[in-house]
This record gives sequence, C-alpha cells and structure tokens, in this order.
Amino acid sequence: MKILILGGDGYLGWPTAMHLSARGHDVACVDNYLRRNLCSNEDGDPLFPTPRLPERASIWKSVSGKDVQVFIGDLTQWDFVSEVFRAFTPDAIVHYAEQPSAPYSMLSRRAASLTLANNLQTTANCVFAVREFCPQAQIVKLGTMGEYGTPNIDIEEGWLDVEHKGRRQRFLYPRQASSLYHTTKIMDTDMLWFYVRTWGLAVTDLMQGPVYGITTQESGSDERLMPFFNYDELFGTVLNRFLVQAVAGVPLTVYGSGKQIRGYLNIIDTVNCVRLALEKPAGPGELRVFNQLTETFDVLTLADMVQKAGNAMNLDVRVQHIPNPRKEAEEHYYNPAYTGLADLGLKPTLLTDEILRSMLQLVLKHKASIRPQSIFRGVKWA
Ligand code: USQ
Repeated sequence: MKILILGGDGYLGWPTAMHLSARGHDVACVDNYLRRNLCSNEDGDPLFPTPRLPERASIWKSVSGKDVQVFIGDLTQWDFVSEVFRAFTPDAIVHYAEQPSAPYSMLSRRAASLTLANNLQTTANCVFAVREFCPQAQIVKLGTMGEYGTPNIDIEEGWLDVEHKGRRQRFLYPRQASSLYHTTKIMDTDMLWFYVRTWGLAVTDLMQGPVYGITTQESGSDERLMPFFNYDELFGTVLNRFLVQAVAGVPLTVYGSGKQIRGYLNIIDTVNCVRLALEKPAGPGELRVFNQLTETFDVLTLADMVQKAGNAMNLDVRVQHIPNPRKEAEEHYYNPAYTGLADLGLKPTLLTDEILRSMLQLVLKHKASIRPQSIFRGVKWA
C-alpha cells in the first residue's frame, strides 16, 4: 500500500513509518514539527535529541535499504495538503497530525485555540483531500480512550445499542472527556462519522490509551531512529515520566490518590495495531472503532512497579502523592472492551519487570541531560 502518515515526526508517527516501511509498504511522512516547537518553547525537550525527518529517512534508508518520502509543511493549509496528496496519491492515510497533550491544551487561551484550530482543521483537510484526490483511500485516525472518560458502565468498542421507550438504535458510545485536547478528539470522531455517512468514507478510529516505551523492533538500539521521548509534564505520558523521575532521583509524581485507571500499551503494540487496521481495512461507508490498549492499571500500581524495578537497580525511588492538578475522577469504575484488535491478530507486549529494567537502563545513559525543572510545573485544569 501507499501509506501517507500525517504527523510522521511525532512520538508515534516515526516508529509507525519505519514499521510499515519494513513490512514492504510505500510510506511518506508529513509534518511541520509542531510538537518539536511546542516542546522547546515550553522547556520540554525530549530526553535525547532526535534527527529531523529528512535525516531520519536517510538513516533509515542506510540501515534498511528502504525509502520513506518526506513532506515538510502545515496540514492546516489547504494548498500544502493538496500538493502532498497530488504528489503521493495514497491508498491509506494514518492521521496523527494533532496537538496531542491534554495539559498543553489546558495551559492558556492561546494553547487551547491552537489545539482546537490545529486538530479540527487537519482532520477536515484530511477528509476533503481524500474526497478530492483519492476517494477509495481508507483513513486510520488516532483517537483516544479519553474520549469516553470514566463512565459508570462498561465501555464498548465505539458503539452502544440503546433501547428507549421500546425502540432500539445504535449510537456512537457516549463521550465526555476531561480535557480540551480529548474534547477535540471527540469532535474529530463526530466529523469523521458525519463524512462516513455523507460521502461513504472508509475510516478506522483507534481509541488509544496512554502509550509507553522508547524502542521498537525497527529502531533496535539505534538512538537516531528512536522516537521523540518526552518526560516533561506537558508532553510526557505517565509511565515514561515515572521512569525518568526514578533515574533523576525525583519522587514519582502520583496525582491525587493515584487510583485513576487507564488502559495502557507499549509503543511496539501501537505500530502493530495501526498496521493491522490498515491491512484489514474498514469498508466504504464504515466507521470502525477499536479500543487500543492491552492492559489496565491504576497510577499507584505503575508507580509501585517502577519503584520495585528501580530499587532492584540500586536507584533510590520514592513515591509522592501531590494534589491533583487535573480535574478527573480519582476513584471510578473502569471496564473497557478491547477484543477487536486481538481478533485482527494483535499479540500484546505486556508490561514486565524486564521491560521496565531495559527502559531504565536506556534512561540512565542520559541521566546527565535530565532537566528536573521540566518534570512538574502544575498546570491546573480549574
Ligand atoms: N498522572 C499522574 N502523574 C503524572 C502524570 C499523569 O498521576 O505525573 C496521571 C493522570 O492524572 C492520569 C493518568 O496518569 O490520570 C494518565 O495521564 P497521562 O499524562 O499519561 O495521559 P493523558 O494526559 O490522558 O494523555 C495521554 C496522551 C494522549 C492520549 C491519552 C490516552 O498524551 O495523547 O490521548 O494518553 S487516554 O489517557 O486514554 O486518554
């Protein structure tokens, strides 16, 4: 397949590009370095620098012999979008091109506006470009489990059958997110569903939980090919943050009671899920939704696992409860279904002591460049 990855420089975009390329697909990446720029403006540079896309693509070519095309530009700009789609004519689009941080979206009016404008406009441009240049192409859109929030009933995979006054109808599962970022993802889903119904697009929405991890099969131990690894409050996800905190000797920042449960997965599984969704596509006029997680944890359990793995490596890992800067339920029911991707063939890479140890070892190599001041700044939701 010819696969166009929107947001190909990001934490997930570049590992996905290498994975699909290694599997024989013809891959192109588009990015405007929005995430890199936001991170450096907010003192959130990653643990170690990663080359920009053209250099990554040439390193990948030298190790794999495979080409990944690169387009640098802003996907909110229609002229650029149409140029890219005309030049590449994809069979499939993977859409990651969004401002991905919940805390960033709650930072200020300006950050909220950027998140809204960027996320909704890139999604709309993706839809219009498919309609105009490649109407048969499928879209695989990265959604988030956070769209559902933490309802007091089981979370189904995307849809809910509702019986009301003796009549039945299937609806998108109710969504109520707990950040503006997550809310833009709900709006994306609604927009895609509208165009699936109206124009017959083929769309898969992957409702992903927080991802952890730093290496994939394709990066191996070559740091030049590893993803952009954030540990700062705005752009780092919780487990990646805890591992860096453990190495830096900063107490693990458990927000509130730490009983918040989420569905997690290793970045190795993310790239496999995206490939499986592409290789077994949704049909025309179908919005297919998968919940993309492999296991659930509460925050305290993650902190406990990191503490044990770190202490076994002679790190002095402490855990600290800090007042929760976010507005989120801390004690709640959480029972999401996630069988769809397993049915497509996903073999989960579950979180083990060995995985934690190997991540800690990699972080230890970069201990000297950790900036403790970017670990916690306390962006408040309310
Ligand atoms: N948390 C802590 N301490 C920290 C950081 C986070 O206790 O230092 C807690 C949060 O309060 C939350 C949980 O850990 O309850 C997960 O937080 P997170 O920062 O790892 O994840 P989140 O902000 O929800 O966002 C991340 C990605 C986002 C993706 C989402 C999936 O940044 O792009 O959509 O995970 S989900 O959480 O399922 O919505």
